[in-house]
Amino acid sequence: MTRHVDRPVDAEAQNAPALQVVPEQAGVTVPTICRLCPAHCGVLATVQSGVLVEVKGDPENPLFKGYTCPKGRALPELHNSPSRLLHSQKRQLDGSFAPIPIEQAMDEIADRLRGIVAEHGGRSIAVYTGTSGQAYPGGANMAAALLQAIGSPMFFTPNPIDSPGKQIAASAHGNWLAGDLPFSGADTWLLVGLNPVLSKANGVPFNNPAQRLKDEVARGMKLIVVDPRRTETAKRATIHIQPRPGEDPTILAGLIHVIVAEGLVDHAFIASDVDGFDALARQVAQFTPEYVGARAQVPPEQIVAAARLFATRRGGMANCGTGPNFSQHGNLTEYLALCLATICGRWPRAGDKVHRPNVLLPAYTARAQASGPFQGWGYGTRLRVRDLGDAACGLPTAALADEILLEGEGQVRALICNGSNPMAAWPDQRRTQQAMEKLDLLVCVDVEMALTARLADYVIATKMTLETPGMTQRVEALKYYTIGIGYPVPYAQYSPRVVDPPAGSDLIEEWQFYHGIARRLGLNLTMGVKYGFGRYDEAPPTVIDMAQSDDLTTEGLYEKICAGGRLTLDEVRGFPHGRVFDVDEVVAGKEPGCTERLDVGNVPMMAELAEVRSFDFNSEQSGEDYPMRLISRRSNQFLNSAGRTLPGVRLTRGKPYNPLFMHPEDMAHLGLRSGDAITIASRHDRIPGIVEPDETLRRHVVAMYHCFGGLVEEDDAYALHGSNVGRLIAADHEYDPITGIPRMSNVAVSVSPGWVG
Ligand SMILES: Nc1nc2c(c(=O)[nH]1)N[C@H]1C(S)=C(S)[C@@H](COP(=O)(O)OP(=O)(O)OC[C@H]3O[C@@H](n4cnc5c(=O)[nH]c(N)nc54)[C@H](O)[C@@H]3O)O[C@H]1N2
Ligand SMILES: Nc1nc2c(c(=O)[nH]1)N[C@H]1C(S)=C(S)[C@@H](COP(=O)(O)OP(=O)(O)OC[C@H]3O[C@@H](n4cnc5c(=O)[nH]c(N)nc54)[C@H](O)[C@@H]3O)O[C@H]1N2
Ligand code: SF4
Ligand SMILES: [Mo]
Repeated sequence: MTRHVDRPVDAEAQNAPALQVVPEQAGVTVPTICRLCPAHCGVLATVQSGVLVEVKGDPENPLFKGYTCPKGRALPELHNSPSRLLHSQKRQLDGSFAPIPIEQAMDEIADRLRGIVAEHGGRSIAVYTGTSGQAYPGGANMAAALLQAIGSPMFFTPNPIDSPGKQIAASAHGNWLAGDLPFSGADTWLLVGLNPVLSKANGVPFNNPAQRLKDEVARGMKLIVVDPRRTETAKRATIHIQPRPGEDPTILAGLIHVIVAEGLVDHAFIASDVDGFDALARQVAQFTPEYVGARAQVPPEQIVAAARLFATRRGGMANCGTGPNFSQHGNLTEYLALCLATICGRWPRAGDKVHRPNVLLPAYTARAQASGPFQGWGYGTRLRVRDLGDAACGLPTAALADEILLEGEGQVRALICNGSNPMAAWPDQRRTQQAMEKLDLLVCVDVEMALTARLADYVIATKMTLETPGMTQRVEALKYYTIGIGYPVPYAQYSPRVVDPPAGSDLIEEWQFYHGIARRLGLNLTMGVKYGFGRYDEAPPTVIDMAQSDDLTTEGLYEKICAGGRLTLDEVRGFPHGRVFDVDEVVAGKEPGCTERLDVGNVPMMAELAEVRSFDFNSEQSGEDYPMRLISRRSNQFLNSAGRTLPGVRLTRGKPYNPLFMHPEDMAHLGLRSGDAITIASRHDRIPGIVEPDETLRRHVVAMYHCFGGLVEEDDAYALHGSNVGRLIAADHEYDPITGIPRMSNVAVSVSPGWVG
């Protein structure tokens, strides 16, 4: 606890105030990093009498310039919440939970794991590391290292229920070793089914995306948005294509059709760096604007205008979001978005400024050359269900519940959830609950009694972000995951711990838990961290041998993770408000003899496009019993399910549930008024809801935030905790054969008045 701030006595500054004692109430304000979402905004945190009391924007931060969002500003409520876990919990025989000291919890969990592995083998242990696990560098990697040491390949992330099409598309298309084009300064851009103004996902730079977008549009950028809802992002569009959901491959094929037909492609780039153009041109030939317009229910002229706008203006890439990845054919949609950029030559060229040079990661050579397609699926670990297996997006998470439920050799019997919440997030919540209840051992590493934690055998209570050091290295690494994301400049920040954990608490950090388990099991962990755009320019993996690491601190671990970076952590620490470093590099030319090319005619992707073309969309869309389409959308107040049990008034704004948004004319048609209770039914299951008008939606399309709701048997309390969208989604039909992602948006539903539980 710091009671006063000493100002340095500067003899030369005559006007400087003398040493001042700041009253205790004023607290101490320091720069730090909000780690709730990928943006990792630089913020100011005020600690008073050992308690975090305020988080606000940091005007001195050179990149974020004072920007924050409501979630970041609610960090004090999250850290100080009365329902935050201060002690790890163990399930008792009667089903209740009792606190357990962390060392004892690790002893018991290690014993249980040892027994399960001895009886059923390594594969019976799985880890599912989630969105909130990403706030802690080293945590998920350490969990992966533990699994590896146990001999289990069963490592899962949310990626295959998020945007798995990105990595599958990259494998079919290849990567460009100079990365992506900058958003800033481009004269056109295409965004398909994402809302970066709120989500900070990809596309628009996430240092105040609303402002970035506004600035670019004011400068002259013509934005094209494809979204069934007029989102905060779509409001800035020159052309907003507002189609029926699920028609993204059709629309993208239509745009490519026009660009090819009108000869607007970059012939020189195609000749030097691209294969498969003729195959692509042949496949899109049937996607005429008239066909696309009729199918997606948008004016054909809009398709023509959007294609011309995209192809004839300078700069401009295409980014897709979760919407199209959820609505089937996500791999193909992502692939066509890459093809669109490629046939227009939209990749950095030799001599261009390097867009996203590393700072805390190793420096790399950005080269204007392709790293061709690579095997993206059909290798490695196989699951026992649905003929799914490992792929470039990771093991198919949507199939894990069934993998737990299916008895026999290879069954998963113990699951460790690292900052993740299957019960809130996985498709088919009913099945997920059965799976969680079937496990021999469920461990949740969490900060609250989240939905899944309530079903766990042990809940490991962890420190919160501002109680641990933070750094921005993982944001730099996002560019290796997909295009359109990461800092747009060589920016980095480091933050020491800002506040102590609450007095009397017994909390651990994620990596320490995995390390502690490994120690007890007598396993040595080797933590590998590897990044790269493709087959070239991959930094060698950072390998951390944890053998001699009993006294390792988090700070020491970060040093190891950052070893080999362009700058040292110390250099970055010298700028507590973060810094845009002076990295003046240009893209290098193609290596002599390089024969690698991007591929826009990938055979399986072209076959899938032909399948889309021959699909009888009229029959699919005209179900009388389920006449509406439920699509996804996100709340600016919440990051998935995080903080849902914490009574953050600021976050819920007095509305703790997730309404069903519906066009007012659809509401009138159904005789519904705002706030009415409703039943939302899909072919798979049904949930209660509360309806709310939203004119930004297309008619017959309804939308709901995900990750709300209680356990399956708690539906009747929907006004208190909302409803779980995942319940309406079947995981085992209409799923992608490569990634396993089921149809999570564009779900056929009916909406009827009232809820009878
Ligand atoms: N229907 C539908 N389903 C969806 C989606 C959708 O849009 N619609 N979105 C999908 C997507 S994109 C994703 S990424 C997944 C998300 O899937 P998950 O990552 O599994 O879900 P989250 O809700 O983000 O889980 C975060 C968990 O971490 C906990 N937590 C919060 N802070 C901390 C912390 O500091 N430390 C630790 N250890 N834990 C913490 C929270 O309490 C919560 O339990 O959901 C997917 N599911
Ligand atoms: N505030 C906030 N920020 C977040 C999150 C959060 O929960 N809250 N979650 C984080 C996570 S885990 C992720 S993965 C990212 C996701 O970031 P985004 O992908 O930007 O997610 P959304 O904001 O849900 O935007 C998805 C959009 O897709 C549209 N859509 C739905 N179905 C279709 C379709 O079939 N076709 C088309 N073209 N559009 C469709 C929806 O109308 C919606 O506008 O956001 C991250 N940031
Ligand atoms: S956008 Fe909001 S939640 Fe994300 S890092 Fe910034 S302040 Fe935190
Ligand atoms: Mo996500």
